[in-house]
Amino acid sequence: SIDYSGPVEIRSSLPGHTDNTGWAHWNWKTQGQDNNQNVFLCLETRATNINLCEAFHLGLINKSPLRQEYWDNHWSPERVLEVHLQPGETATVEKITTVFTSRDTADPKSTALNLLNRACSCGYAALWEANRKAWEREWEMSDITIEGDDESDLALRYSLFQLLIAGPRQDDHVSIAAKTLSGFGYRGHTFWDTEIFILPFFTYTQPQIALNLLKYRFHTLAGAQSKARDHGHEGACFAWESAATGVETTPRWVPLPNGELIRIWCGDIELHITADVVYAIEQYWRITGDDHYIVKYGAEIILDTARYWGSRAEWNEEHQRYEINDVIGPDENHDHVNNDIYTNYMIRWNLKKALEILDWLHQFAPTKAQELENRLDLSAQRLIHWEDIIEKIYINFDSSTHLFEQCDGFFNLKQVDLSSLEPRTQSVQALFGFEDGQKIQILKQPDVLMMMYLFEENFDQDIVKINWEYYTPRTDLTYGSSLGPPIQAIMAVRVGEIENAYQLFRFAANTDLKDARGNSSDGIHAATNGGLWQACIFGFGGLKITPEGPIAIPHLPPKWTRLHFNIQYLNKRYEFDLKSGDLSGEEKVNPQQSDSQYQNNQTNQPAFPILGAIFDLDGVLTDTSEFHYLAWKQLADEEGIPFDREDNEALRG
Ligand code: IFM
Repeated sequence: SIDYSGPVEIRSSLPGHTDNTGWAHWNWKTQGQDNNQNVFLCLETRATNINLCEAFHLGLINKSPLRQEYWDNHWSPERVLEVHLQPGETATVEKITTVFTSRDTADPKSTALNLLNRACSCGYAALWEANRKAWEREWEMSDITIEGDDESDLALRYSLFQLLIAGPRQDDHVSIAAKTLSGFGYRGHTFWDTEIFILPFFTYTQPQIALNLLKYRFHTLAGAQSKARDHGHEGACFAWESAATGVETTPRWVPLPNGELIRIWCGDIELHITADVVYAIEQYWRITGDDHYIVKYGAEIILDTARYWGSRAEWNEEHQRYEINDVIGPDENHDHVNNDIYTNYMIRWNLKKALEILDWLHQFAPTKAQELENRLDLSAQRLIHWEDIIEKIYINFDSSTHLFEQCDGFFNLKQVDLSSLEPRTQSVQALFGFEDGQKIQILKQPDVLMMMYLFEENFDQDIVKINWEYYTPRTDLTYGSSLGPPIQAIMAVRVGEIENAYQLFRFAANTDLKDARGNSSDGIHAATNGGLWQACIFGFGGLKITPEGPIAIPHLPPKWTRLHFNIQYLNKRYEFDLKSGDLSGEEKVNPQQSDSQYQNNQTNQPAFPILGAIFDLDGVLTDTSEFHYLAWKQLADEEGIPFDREDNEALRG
């Protein structure tokens, strides 16, 4: 109180009737008060019957309430405190809340109330401190520092923060949605954004989160198999938009602002997502050496997706080649195209990986190889068919011009000078309309350059440059896909256009911070956030994994005086500190490597190759206390018992 003397009433509740843009998702189950102190509300999702319990405690610090009441408002249980204040006096109120669902624990109500009691006995200050320390660990593993350009530094750390708060740490049955949980755009659905744009950040800095995301794809394999079956094919074909079960959730029809309904074909024919998932799995394996994941989960996905491609590829007798017709590539301005270059290239690679993984399993996990061969019917005939597709799938490259044609007939479409449409505030697709947008050579995002980005080692520099020069002026980078600019920035670095790369990076960095596309109210653009990390590390930082380990060949924008980041590779931490004064163009920079194994509190992945395990040496050869803690923690989490490092310390010995 500044100058007030008298009673002050504080009310706080759990409002359970919140809707999502008009949709009510909850059924009320029960509510009440525990021990005359803690208030709880239990709800259940209407469609999926997931139980949720929230519980809270409202307390005064250093003062006793004159009055305390519980108001049992239906759907919104509330607690009221009254305190008397004199001028100059302060009353401090603490509200501590716990939330559990039936996905976390068998009994959300008792877990929420038990944990609440424990949290209250710690008090807000201790909880705050624990939270601060947890964040310190997160940043230690994942932070990037840019010096000389505060705006970029801020934008990048904002992006990483968005990814860090979206990464599933305790649950491997969920993924990250295109808008994370920040808005209603795309209804919480997961796209290739996760595997190609977001996952590298986690794979290289917090592989345990990447592992959870990749296990999500394994747990949704049944959905992918049913999609393949529904389309008359074998194997597994991942949903373009995926949710809890992995069945296709892309809406078929979407209303435009004028009420006109537009048929969305992505769920039917945007197929590259299936190979994108495999790309992420292979990258995760290469960077972490996590053989356990590959044997138990990843191999099956790689093989089952190959079965899908094997049955999806069409033999063209006239041209003596395999084709993939009627698809949508990353460039969604053109649908129902034949032989999209990105899709065909990814399919060929997916099939090659399937053959390689099968060989590897035969060598290192023969029982698993046998089991998968039987279960997935991997006959010799099938493998020969895959080899045939690898050899004869159509990749449209013109050896005289050195251009890849994005899809059949692309070069015959009408040319439009993008600059003649400026200034504009809409996408080219919106300007031309869905139908006419198909007839012109303007891309929403570039398929050819995306392919070249992902397979850098497969393309000579002069070919990259020729394709860059062809496709860049034909790409709607400002209002096309928000996934485009960060990757375009990386490609600009690769062709030596550093200032251009920097401008693209800045444009991407403003996507949400300055609402550059005018659609941030739908939710943030998580793929852009992940793309910005990649632009720093693989673009300006020039990170490469060589047979000798990670190195950097940096090309920092002139403004940047320093770029500092960490990565993990084969369970070791590498620190890169790139300073502009030290660099001379193509100079190779070796990282500092920590002597000890990186103490990632969440990661316990073996480095490849691991042929045996040393168990429980209790400090004779190695300090195992962290692993003991992780094991107890996992057990406690599974049982819904609160357990943290403090408890662990108390139990030592
Ligand atoms: O996955 C993207 C797609 O590439 C372009 N449209 C938006 C999707 C979700 O971000």
